[in-house]
Amino acid sequence: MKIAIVCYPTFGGSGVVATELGLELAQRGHEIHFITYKQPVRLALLNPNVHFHEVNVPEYPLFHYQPYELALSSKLVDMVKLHKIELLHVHYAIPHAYAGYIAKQMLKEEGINLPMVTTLHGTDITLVGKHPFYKSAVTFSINQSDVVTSVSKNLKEDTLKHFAIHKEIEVIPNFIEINKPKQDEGTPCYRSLMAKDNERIITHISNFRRVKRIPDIIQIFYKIQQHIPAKLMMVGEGPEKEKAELLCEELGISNQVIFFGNSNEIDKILCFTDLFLLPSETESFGLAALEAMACKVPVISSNTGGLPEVNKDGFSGYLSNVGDVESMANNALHILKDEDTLNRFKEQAYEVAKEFDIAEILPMYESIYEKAFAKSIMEKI
Ligand code: GMT
Repeated sequence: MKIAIVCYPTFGGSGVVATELGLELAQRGHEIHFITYKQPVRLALLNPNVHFHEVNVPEYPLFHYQPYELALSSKLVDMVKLHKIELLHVHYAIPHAYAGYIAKQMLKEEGINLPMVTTLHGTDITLVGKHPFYKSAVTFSINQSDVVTSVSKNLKEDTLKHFAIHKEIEVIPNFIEINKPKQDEGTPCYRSLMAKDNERIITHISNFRRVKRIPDIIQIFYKIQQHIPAKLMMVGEGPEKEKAELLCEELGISNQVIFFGNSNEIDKILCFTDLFLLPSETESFGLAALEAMACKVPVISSNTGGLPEVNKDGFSGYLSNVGDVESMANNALHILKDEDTLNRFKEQAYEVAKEFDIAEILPMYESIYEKAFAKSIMEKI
């Protein structure tokens, strides 16, 4: 099938999911067209089935806000006609489902029926989407999608609770490629560059927004390092980063914390990590936690949103109430205290991650594409 994928190309789970999905679909013979304002960060174009079309929004003095949705919907129409695209899959409702709907309407005028699948990722519903400024347009564009999916059961419940949705929402969890060659197979793992042999390595990866509760991470680590030698790897960029650096200084732990900035080499960092921290305020799924588990890294997280669907309490790691840094630090110390316990949790985290292997999840997307496509043919008849 010829499929257009619209997503955010920057660092962030929804763009990663969209990119990895597109690449895997291309491997399976589908023709994939990524349509967005920048080449997605994890997109490798060396596949004849993968194409990237950039959406340009020229600056114009009259525009206070650049009309991205307009440019995106125009580009979608042009690319659908040029490449005979058969289906549109938009990731993150705002503004992609809205732009997709407009493109669909324009194409309808020309006798082209383009089925649209919308995947809800989290903050498009839980934070931004339900804001009164956006809510009507978000509700409308979700209802106008041919198929709607959400990345967790919890996100589906949240969507139905906050929006008047009359469409069925199918839950398709996020995924990882479990058989992806790991950094420790063949390539060296740079543990010794980061920490001494007796130090435990703890990692956090995110876009450093408030929702990630970055100060909690620093406080949890502060408590851990009072009991065992440890280092903290902070990977990512965002508005809370500077505050976090200042807090480390205040607590006198700056020399034990490394701030990496954004990295495309997550696997290289996870390969020497002993424990992953994700104490978020809300998290529809927590792809970063799943990526860690796939690298045999147990997870200490909050018990919010879709996290309990990914991180199994007492097995792949532990869950605590949002903000309960005491409990999170104690759980972390329990996992890290001896080699046997740590190794057991590492294996268990990997066991859970296997359930989310792309080989299990991809057929779910293929099946909804077929459903959406069949529906659009029926509508044409
Ligand atoms: O809000 C973010 O952290 C970014 C957002 C995104 O666009 O990538 O993440 C959301 O989607 C991810 C992929 O489905 C989920 O794994 C994250 O849990 C979700 N973030 C939140 O719900 C806060």
